[in-house]
Amino acid sequence: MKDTYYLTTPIYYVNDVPHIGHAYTTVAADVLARWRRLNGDRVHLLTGTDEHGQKVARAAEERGLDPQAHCDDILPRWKEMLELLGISNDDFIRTTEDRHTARVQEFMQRLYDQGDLYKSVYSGPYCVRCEAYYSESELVDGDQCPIHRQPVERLEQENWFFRLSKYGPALLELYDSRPEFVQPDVRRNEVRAFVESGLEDISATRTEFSWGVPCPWDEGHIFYVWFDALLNYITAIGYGADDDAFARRWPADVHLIGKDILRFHAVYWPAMLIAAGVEVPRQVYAHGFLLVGGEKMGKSNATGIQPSELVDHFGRDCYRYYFLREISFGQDGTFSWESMEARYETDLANELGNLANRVLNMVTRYADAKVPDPSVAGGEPGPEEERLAADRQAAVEGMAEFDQLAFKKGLEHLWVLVRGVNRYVEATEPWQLNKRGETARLARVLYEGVDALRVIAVLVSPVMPDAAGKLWHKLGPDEPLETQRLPDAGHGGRTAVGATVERGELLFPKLPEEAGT
Ligand code: ME8
Repeated sequence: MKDTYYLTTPIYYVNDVPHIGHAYTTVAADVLARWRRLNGDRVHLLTGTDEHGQKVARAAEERGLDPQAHCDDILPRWKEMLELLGISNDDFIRTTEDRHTARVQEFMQRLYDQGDLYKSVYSGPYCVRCEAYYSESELVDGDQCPIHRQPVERLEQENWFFRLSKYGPALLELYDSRPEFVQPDVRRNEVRAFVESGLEDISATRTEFSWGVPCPWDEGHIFYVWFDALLNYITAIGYGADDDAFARRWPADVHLIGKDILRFHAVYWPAMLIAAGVEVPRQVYAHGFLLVGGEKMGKSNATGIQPSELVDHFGRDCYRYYFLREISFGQDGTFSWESMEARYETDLANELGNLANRVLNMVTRYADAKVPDPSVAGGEPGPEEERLAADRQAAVEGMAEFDQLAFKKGLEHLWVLVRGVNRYVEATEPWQLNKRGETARLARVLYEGVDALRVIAVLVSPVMPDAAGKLWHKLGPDEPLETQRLPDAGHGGRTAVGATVERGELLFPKLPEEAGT
């Protein structure tokens, strides 16, 4: 039975290399996966590549390559992105793998056998960039795709239709009985209104090109790329191949997606699953767009920034932190070099990095780099310590906003603690205690400082695993950071007396001088 928190990113089209929009979803999914692990869950994080369809076929053609050769050639660029950003995915699926294509054929055959597919003629608009059919009324200015504002193509083809309309009532029942199924609420309302306005059946196969999974009962047809792609979420975890592995993970706890692909995930996907008698996922969460200069950043409008351009300058931790701290997940947000620089300098270098440096410096100088014993007479906690404990408690509780994917809010709570520890150091003035020889009180203050840094390292680890690991190491605990679990690791007083700390290098050194891109 299900014993695993299963979450997914979209599988990305390999028509081009990744940009920071793709990395945004991927990082959020990784942070959530690490957060769940920190809370003791067994986790399975899936990502991968969507390799079939007309968009990829055309990209290959432009390069004069066979589609498979094109995909194989570009794949390393996507895997490098995962490496670059420290993504802890448990699997990576390519839709050209046999484990996927064979199951897609079986799934679709089942829909066919039970009468959910019928042959008819599709005549209407299609956007190759979205790989989506649109109705005339959805077009902008008569012939433009509402997402890309580029002219659509007109298709006239006989193909196999999926009886989507039949599942309208079941979908409405799903949205109403399980409001958490589509999140945020604004997206659920949008999807509900779309379904309520009446669903039309959709084409499930295509015929005018051959780069796709072949339809087993009708030669010359390949499956429409979205039917193929969506199924990755179940084929990758053993649907139809390993019942035990499948049962331990499905239903997915959350599919993380951008709002551009909401309809596929919140309408087509549950309808396909309901038709096949498979449970629907627990949640589809659609985040907003990253904008650059006010426009949706994309591969095709020359605003695409590659993650490495930012990671090279700011480092991986800042990259991961910045996007989640700066933008409310679920809403659109603007990337700018200047705001990223400001986050690095203020939140990371000044508030967190300097704090760690300062506390560890004092332990090194005043206590011979050993965590002092606070339990001696005269070292009893007072009002300053109570306040610090309250900040710590609030941070641990506030980070639970991550459960709702409210990463920005969670990080704001955590930074109240970071600032709280800074304030604690200012208020208790350990340098004066040292000067006055108040050793018992000094021991208490230094202990509390180190202990608070320990909690910060734990809490920040899903977002900035490298910096958290370095900070943890500096604090000298015996146990590895990876074994820490909430809520226990968030409690105060768990730092071992006598541990050797190490000041070492700054967690967030001064940024290199060169100007941005
Ligand atoms: O749609 N801001 O793949 P895709 C935020 N293969 N996120 C963005 C973004 C931006 N400017 N641009 C892209 C596909 N994304 C399909 C998915 S899933 C079964 C198949 C992110 O390569 C966002 O998550 O076009 C969006 O949904 C995804 O990249 C689209 O990636």
